[in-house]
Formats: sequence, structure tokens, C-alpha cells
Amino acid sequence: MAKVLSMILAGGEGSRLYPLTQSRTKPSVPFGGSYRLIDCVLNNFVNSDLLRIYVLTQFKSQSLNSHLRQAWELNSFTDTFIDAIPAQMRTGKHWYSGTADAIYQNLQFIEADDAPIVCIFGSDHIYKMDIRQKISYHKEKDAILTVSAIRLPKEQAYHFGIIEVDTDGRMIGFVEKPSVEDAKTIPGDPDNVLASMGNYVFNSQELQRELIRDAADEASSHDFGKDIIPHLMPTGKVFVYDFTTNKILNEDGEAYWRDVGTIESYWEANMDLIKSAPPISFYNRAWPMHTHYPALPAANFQNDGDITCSIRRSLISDGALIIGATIKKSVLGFNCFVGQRSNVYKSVLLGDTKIGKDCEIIKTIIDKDVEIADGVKIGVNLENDKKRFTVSDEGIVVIPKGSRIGF
Ligand code: ADQ
Ligand code: ADP
Repeated sequence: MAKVLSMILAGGEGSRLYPLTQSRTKPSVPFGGSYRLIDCVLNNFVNSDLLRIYVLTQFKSQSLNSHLRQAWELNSFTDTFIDAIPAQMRTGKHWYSGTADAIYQNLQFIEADDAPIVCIFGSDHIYKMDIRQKISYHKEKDAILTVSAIRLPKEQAYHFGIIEVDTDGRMIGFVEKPSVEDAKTIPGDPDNVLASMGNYVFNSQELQRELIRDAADEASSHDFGKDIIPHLMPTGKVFVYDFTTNKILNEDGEAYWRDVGTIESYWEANMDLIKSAPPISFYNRAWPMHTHYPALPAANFQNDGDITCSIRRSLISDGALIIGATIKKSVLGFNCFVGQRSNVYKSVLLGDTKIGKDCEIIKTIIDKDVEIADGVKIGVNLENDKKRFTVSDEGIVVIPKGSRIGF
């Protein structure tokens, strides 16, 4: 395998995930009890043995930096690293204007590196990918750029770059976030489109040339989806990697990929983890999911006299103390306390949460450091909740970090 340099775009503001992104950048949003969103892409690289990684940060990056340091620091004598690069205005007094500008402003790290292949991946998707397989495909096709793609329902087209491909895998059409009406569906499959997964394998030389050209183009928005892909496509050397062909060691099953850009999709992706047959599994020991585990005792469940503790189909992280409460179809992050007779259902607790006695918490996302007094009901009367909290169109209540409710 040729030498590979990887750049992770981790500067996303994540405005549609507000208020979870009120105090932190999107890749740092906790997920699945023990993880943060960025852990998926980092595990993909680490498990693919690709250990030369720059993580480009910008907005509200403190908790992301802290997580990278605690979970992803590489100490080795070899040429491997996972280094955060904060936005430093290296090319002028402005922040990153688009994803291509984020890479352009750090071009010196690519120029200084002798890796012929550069991977550029987003950081806010839930999936597992053996990236080596994508790089092999890229080389087989003699591509200059390879874009990963997945089939999605046509109704979602406006969130994604929509691709047309020929029988050889060559990209022959690309429109960034078209309207649903304008999106080209897959031939013979009028209900679905082929969407870009926002991750790219480039030949380093061509990438450098293209970024320098794009930076000088005043009409460009300096974005991979809007500018770089459409500009490179006519060369005939942009190829499309079919994610469904990617196989992870010891696994078969459907390819799972979720963009968790909205409160609804974030909640759904958490719920996916606790289905009786989860569409993505973090249990494969040949593909471990690394993260930072704080020094906490194992989860503890206790009855209180006649009041039984009932946990059903839930993920509960370390440090939990659940006394005489019912937790069903929920995901609990580190250090959660739930008191007697409380009922937590279809909810996602990000951690450091304290729920008192006799509470009813339904379909609610509770950010970190939240304390809820005895007897509080959330998610039961949505009209009432809307006066106090963010409630998504689909009826998911979100409690912001640090809230104290009912005191
Ligand atoms: P979007 O997801 O809308 O579309 P974008 O918001 O630009 O693209 O984010 C891409 C990645 O870059 C994310 O991981 C984000 O966190 C990060 N990012 C965004 N702005 C950044 C900045 N200024 N600095 C550093 N990092 C930044 C893209 C593609 C579509 C594709 C979807 C798939 O443009 O074609 O379909 O991803 O989700
Ligand atoms: P998140 O809500 O994203 O999980 P954390 O609460 O874990 O964020 O904070 C991550 C890091 O941010 C901490 O390890 C600490 O270094 C820093 N941090 C958090 N809150 C503060 C604060 N009030 N003052 C200074 N640093 C803080």
C-alpha cells in the first residue's frame, strides 16, 4: 500500500443540530452512549491501518481537542500521528470559507508530505468503512479523485451531492444539493438517487494543482461539492466508489451510513443501535470502536425495596446508577443517575445527567450536565414543552447542556 496522508474535516458548525452544537462543534457531539461523532471516521482510519491523520478544526473546538487528546493521541516511534490543526488564517485574514478552502489553507502540510494519496473525509457520519478497499479501487481505476457513494431515497436528495455514473464507475454527472424535483434518479430505480458520502480519495499532485487553481477563482465558493468535483469531472478521471461493495473483516450485511445532520437523524441513528438486529454493530472485535473511557465504575442497577429496576433494550454507559427506575429503548452516556419510579423511554442522555424520582422522560435528547427535579415530565405534553425547549418537527424534545429543570 502506498503512503497515505489523511485530512479530516472537523470544523462543521452543525447549525441544524442546535442546541447540541451550542457549545461544541458537530464532530464533538456525543453519540451512542460512549462515543463522539468523530470517532466513527477515526476508527475507520485506524482500523484500516492508516495512521497519518490531520484533523482540521474551526468552530468551538475545545471539547473536540480535549477528546482527541484523551482518546486519539498516538505515541509511537513510527511515522504515525493524529494531529489537530486549528484554523490559523495561513492564507489571509479569514476563516475557512468552504471545505476546499479548509484544505487549501493547510496545503503546506500536503506539499511537505511525500504521500502520493490524500484522503479527505468528513467527520459527522455514522458508518464503518475499510478505507484501504476504497484506495485499491481508486488505483485500479487510475482515478485522480474517487468519491464514495450510497443509494438513498430521492426525497433526501437536497441534502447531498447527487451523482450519475457510467457502467465503468466513472462519474458522468454531479449536482450539489439539487431540489428533489431536479435530482437525477438511478436508471431503472426512480425512487432512489446515488448520493456522495462526502469522502474523497485524491492523487496528491492533482489535488494540490486543483486547490491552487480553485483558490485563484474569485467566482468559486471553494467547496468540494460545489466547485472541485464539478470542475474535475470532465477530465473523465473522477470515479465513484460503491460503498455497498466495502467489506469489513468478519461482517456481512447491509452497508449502513447515516448523515446525522439533524435532530431527527441524530436521534434515529442512536435508536438504530438498540434495535433487536442493529443495522450497524460496534461489537466486532476485529474492528474495535476506540474512544475515550473516563475512569468510572461499571453501570449499577438496583431495586429499592419493592420498586424494581427494569432495563430493556438500552445502552447504558459506565458510571450509571439506576435505582428502581424503568429504562426502555434508550441510550445513556457516562455517569447517569435515574431515581425511583422514573421512566425513561426512547430517549438519548448524553451523560452527566441526574434525573430525580417519579419523572417521565419520553423521546427526549438530554445534553450533558443536566439535572431534572423529582416529578418532572418531558415529552408527554409537547405543546407545553415547546414553551420551554427546542422540539423538532417530529416531536423530539432537546434539553440544552447544563439545564436545571423543575427546581
Ligand atoms: P455537507 O455535509 O453539507 O455536504 P459540509 O457542511 O460542507 O458539507 O461539511 C462537510 C464536512 O466538512 C463535515 O464533516 C463538516 O464538519 C466539515 N466542515 C464543514 N465546514 C468546515 C470548515 N469550514 N472547516 C473544516 N471543516 C468543515 C457534503 C458534500 C456533499 C455530500 C455530503 C454528505 O458537499 O456532496 O453529499 O457531504 O454528507
Ligand atoms: P462536551 O459537552 O462537548 O462533552 P466537556 O464538558 O467534556 O464538553 O468539555 C470538554 C473539555 O472542555 C474539558 O475537558 C475541558 O478541558 C473543557 N471545558 C469544558 N468546560 C469548561 C469550562 N467551563 N472552562 C474551561 N474549560 C472547559
